[in-house]
Amino acid sequence: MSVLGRSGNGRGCNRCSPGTGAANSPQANSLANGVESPFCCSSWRKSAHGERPKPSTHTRSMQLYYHPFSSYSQKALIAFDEYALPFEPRILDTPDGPAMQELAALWPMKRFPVLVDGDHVILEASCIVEHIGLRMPPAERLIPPDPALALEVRMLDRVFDNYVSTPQQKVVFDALRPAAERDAAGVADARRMLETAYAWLDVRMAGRTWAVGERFSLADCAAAPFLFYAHWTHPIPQAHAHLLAYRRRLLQRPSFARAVEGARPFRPYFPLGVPDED
Ligand SMILES: N[C@@H](CCC(=O)N[C@@H](CS)C(=O)NCC(=O)O)C(=O)O
Repeated sequence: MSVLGRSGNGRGCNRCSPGTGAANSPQANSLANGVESPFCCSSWRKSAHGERPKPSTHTRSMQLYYHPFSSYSQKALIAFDEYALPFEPRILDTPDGPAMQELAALWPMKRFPVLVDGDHVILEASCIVEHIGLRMPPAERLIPPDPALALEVRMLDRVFDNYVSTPQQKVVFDALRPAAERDAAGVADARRMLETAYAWLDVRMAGRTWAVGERFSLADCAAAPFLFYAHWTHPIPQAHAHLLAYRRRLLQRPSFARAVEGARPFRPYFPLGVPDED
């Protein structure tokens, strides 16, 4: 869920565009060097002299660039809350404010959340969840130690990102555009994708408490905000009782309940209206 709106210059595609802003930023090399990172999707920041980054001490403070009303930010916030890990908030409260300028220097896509952990800049909410989990004992992580279960968690995380959040954002971004620039066919496709995802997830959630296995995981961190806003965007049919019950369970999870409360003041930004039930 975008809360700052779009620039109206056509930006907003999820595809990376190397050679634009990234090439001029001090982080350009770090993005190129990300392949050396032991962390999924993380990008290292090398010093001007090119030294290797120091190993994580697991005690230094982390800065999180986010907005409380943003669904991808909430995905990361849930994980911080589940782990009871502190961070310094860098709230992206205005489109041109200092936090947004720092974000643009860190990540020219200006998508959030972004985490700074010492020498590491971690992009992508899923990778932030995975990165901060490294501070926790393996058995307590939101990605389980069992490799097969871990793969299933990552798979469901992708399902929620690609087939719930992506079409949900398409509908919302379209509603934020001037009427003459709207994409009716694209929105109809997005709504159909949400319906297909709802039907699949309803079958998936029959007899389950959480998305994968017996424990709350990264997949549930994704499901919580995405199903929350998806239901506001394109209501989940009452016939999908398992999915609706899962969404209610997610809302009762204290980590997500706190994220929802923190975002409540921003509800007037939601362009499609907010149902009374939440
Ligand atoms: N793939 C990114 C997506 C992040 C994303 O789309 N965040 C939204 C906020 S929920 C955003 O940055 N919107 C600003 C924009 O589109 O300009 C992730 O997983 O973190």
